Amino acid sequence: MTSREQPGPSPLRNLGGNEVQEAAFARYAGPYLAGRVSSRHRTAFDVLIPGGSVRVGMSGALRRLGRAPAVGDFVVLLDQPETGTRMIVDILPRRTVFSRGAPGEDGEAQVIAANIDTVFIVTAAGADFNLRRLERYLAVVHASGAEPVILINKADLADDPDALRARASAVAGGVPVLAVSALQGEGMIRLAEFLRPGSTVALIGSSGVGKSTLLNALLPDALQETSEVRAHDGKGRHTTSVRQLFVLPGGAMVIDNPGLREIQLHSAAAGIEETFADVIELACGCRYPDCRHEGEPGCAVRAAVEEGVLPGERLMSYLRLVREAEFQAEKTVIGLKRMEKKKWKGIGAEARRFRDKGEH
Ligand SMILES: Nc1nc2c(ncn2[C@@H]2O[C@H](COP(=O)(O)OP(=O)(O)O)[C@@H](O)[C@H]2O)c(=O)[nH]1
Ligand SMILES: [Mg+2]
Ligand SMILES: [Zn+2]
Repeated sequence: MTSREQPGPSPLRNLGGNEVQEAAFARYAGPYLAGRVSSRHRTAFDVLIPGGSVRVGMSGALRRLGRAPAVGDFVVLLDQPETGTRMIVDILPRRTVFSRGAPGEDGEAQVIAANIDTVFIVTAAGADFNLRRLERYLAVVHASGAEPVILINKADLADDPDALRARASAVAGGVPVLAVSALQGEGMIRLAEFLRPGSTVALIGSSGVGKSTLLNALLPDALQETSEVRAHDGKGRHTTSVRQLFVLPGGAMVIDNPGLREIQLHSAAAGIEETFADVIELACGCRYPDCRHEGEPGCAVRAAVEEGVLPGERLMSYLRLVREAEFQAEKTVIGLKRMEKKKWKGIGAEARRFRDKGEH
């Protein structure tokens, strides 16, 4: 029986898949299951399938292609109970991608989370509240293809949450900004609009801002205890393996902290333009088209700062992120060159074995 003949809503839809991903899975006829990666371990993956979760590995073919599934990925499992085989054999097309800065041996940046529709950038009233950090997160999220939403948590601790909201809105360029209290429930009802059935939301932000508290507030009691699993890696060292993808009762999915703080800005160049649309707009008025706004004559951006139209810290923040993105892009090019050289030499079996071993 192929998946096309199955009645009712497809398993992929229930896990947040879209029609493109469904169509890609429909090409598989035979002993295949569709699932979604909920967490990634050293060599294994937890995959949500209709009615439960399984821990599986990936096929050698995928590994040799350097295509590692990430949290949030929709995957195809080969399922042959008679031989005890159940493993990931394919990754379905991704609609959004968060990747780590440096490309690997295969020249592709390492994907750390996929298929996220909306990102809640979580900050908190108090010491964490920092507009420059918000701008950095906005650039990364814009570049991924996901929609950002800024949550100012711990509103219960703020003297004037509306003032914080206004300050965040000033750098958010139209992105929604909500003040909430995960602990006391204030404003939480407004999150519903972003938690539609089938949509996937990720929570990012510094440690301690209340991401886990937010997630727990959205989850029914029964699910909360399973959020963290202690595991031993066999060498006596402790590792905490955290389940990352949760299905809410309403049908939305939430990914808690997909490690986005590790993301560098090399892939965020496009995101910077969206985040600093006001600076880009002003730059159209600079005398030189390649003006770097670092003191050139006729610079409309500097003029805007002098006239008090553009906050000086915002320009500094923009310049810092652009420099960082340029630096990362340069590193990427160097990485690619190195890879090219390797290709010329030919990647022998030895090198392949080394790579397979090194990849966790
Ligand atoms: N006052 C207040 N404390 C909060 C709120 N949300 C979380 N916290 C507290 O902040 C601390 C860190 O929360 P946690 O969810 O672990 O943060 P995470 O590191 O982002 O996952 C905990 O002590 C929470 O109880 C809130 O809305 N108001
Ligand atoms: Mg947490
Ligand atoms: Zn300029």
